[in-house]
Amino acid sequence: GQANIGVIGLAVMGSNLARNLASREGNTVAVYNRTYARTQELMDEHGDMGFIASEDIDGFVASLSKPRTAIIMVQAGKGTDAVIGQLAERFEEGDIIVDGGNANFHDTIRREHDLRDKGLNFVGTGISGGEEGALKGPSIMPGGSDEAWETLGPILRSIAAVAEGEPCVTHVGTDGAGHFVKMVHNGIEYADMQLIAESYDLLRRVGGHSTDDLVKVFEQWNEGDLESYLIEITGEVLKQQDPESGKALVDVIRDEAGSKGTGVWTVQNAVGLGVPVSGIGEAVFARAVSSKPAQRAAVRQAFPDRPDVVDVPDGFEDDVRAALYASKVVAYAQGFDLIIAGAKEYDWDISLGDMAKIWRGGCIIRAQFLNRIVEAYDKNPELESLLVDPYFADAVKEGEAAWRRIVGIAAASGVPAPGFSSALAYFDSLASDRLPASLIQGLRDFFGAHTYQRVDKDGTFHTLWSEDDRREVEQEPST
Ligand code: NBP
Repeated sequence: GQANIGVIGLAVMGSNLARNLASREGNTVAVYNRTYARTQELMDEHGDMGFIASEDIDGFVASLSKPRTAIIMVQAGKGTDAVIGQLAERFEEGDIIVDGGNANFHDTIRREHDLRDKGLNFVGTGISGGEEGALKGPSIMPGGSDEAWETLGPILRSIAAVAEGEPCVTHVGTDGAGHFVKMVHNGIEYADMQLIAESYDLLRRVGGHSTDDLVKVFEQWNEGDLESYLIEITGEVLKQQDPESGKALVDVIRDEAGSKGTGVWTVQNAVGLGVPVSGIGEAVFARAVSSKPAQRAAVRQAFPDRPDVVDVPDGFEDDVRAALYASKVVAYAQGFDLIIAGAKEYDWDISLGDMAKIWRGGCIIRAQFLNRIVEAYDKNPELESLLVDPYFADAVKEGEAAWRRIVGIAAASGVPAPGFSSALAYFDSLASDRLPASLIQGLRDFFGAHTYQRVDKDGTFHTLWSEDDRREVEQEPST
């Protein structure tokens, strides 16, 4: 074989990744797709890139030099399992199977384990950046063994996005670590988008801004500490006119948000690990609420009298920006907490600073902000929370009053801001001296004898709450 790398699955992601690989010095790329027409299409359009195309899987495997290294870019789930099976039958000890699709990390752990038993390397790899990223340079989050990383590292470094002079790829950790981190990335992406959407809604419905005004506001924000891909494309989306209706396109798009489910995975796993990712959770729930038109119509009908929008104070746009920034710090703090908990549960050695580094380019959440996170973990890898890093703590303190004003204005005006308000509640929970969890413990002890601990001495305590309780206990010795 002569190809140092192969790509299986030549739909949009796979063919773009194959082109990216082939454009880099030193790579010869083997390509294969179940339906040959797709391979033919790639060869017709880009055959001059030196691809070695095969009509069948045996030809594909034969075209790879050793250790054979193949990246699978097919539909997640059954399609991926089918292709892994075909390769596993033909690959030999030391060969490397990379899954670049959006796999559930639990599947990745299972697959890695099964293939390791056969002496094969399996590398579940998160790839973010969509079609354009795959072609021009994505952010890449590979898991798998150190041995596989030795071969794969230089190849992935050659195609990754570059940020601040560094390629946006690192060996995240073993087995499913890469897909886990990709999942958290997608969850953060949900939270980021929800906070942007709430900002837009408040500026529009409470601030009274026209869509044209808003384009300018987001363009301005993109020049400050919120500078990011998502803020940038918010301006682009708001700018778009609909030729049919002559209105801004955003005003003719149905307000029902879809999802492909990775946000749900993030929340499910966070709940299991006991990590409060309320920012991501609110974002997932907000999409779910939006997608219930019948329920929305029924409640709208039952409550026709909505509160009047309150008069906004001077500097309202700046207040919204501050609320967005502070809520974003909370969402990222929670996301990084989830990575810490996942690493502990699944025994991965993950560098949080490196995760922020590889998200700075190529991916959907790329942002100036991530440089601050890199610095925070550089200074102190053991941070209890991103919120207590001096830079972020100062930023939150500076925006705190505005954040509270915005949550208050949203509530008084009847404009939902679940992301902003739950982020503030999370912050206030962590920052409070005492929480009403003491009462919860009392209730639990009352009805279920679940016991509690005291502030003034060690030990576990149970109170005999009622006359009946006491009578029961007194009678116990005689029964
Ligand atoms: P799709 O997810 O639409 O999958 C289509 C590809 O899967 C085709 O090549 C198809 O072959 C192949 N395939 C299927 Br379906 N079942 C197969 C089977 N049983 N055996 C062999 N091949 C099979 O492609 P995509 O949109 O390019 O995405 C590829 C992966 O990348 C997915 O896991 C997706 O979740 C992920 N993705 C990531 C991003 C991102 O931003 N990171 C964006 C989009 C997608 P055929 O031509 O013979 O039908």
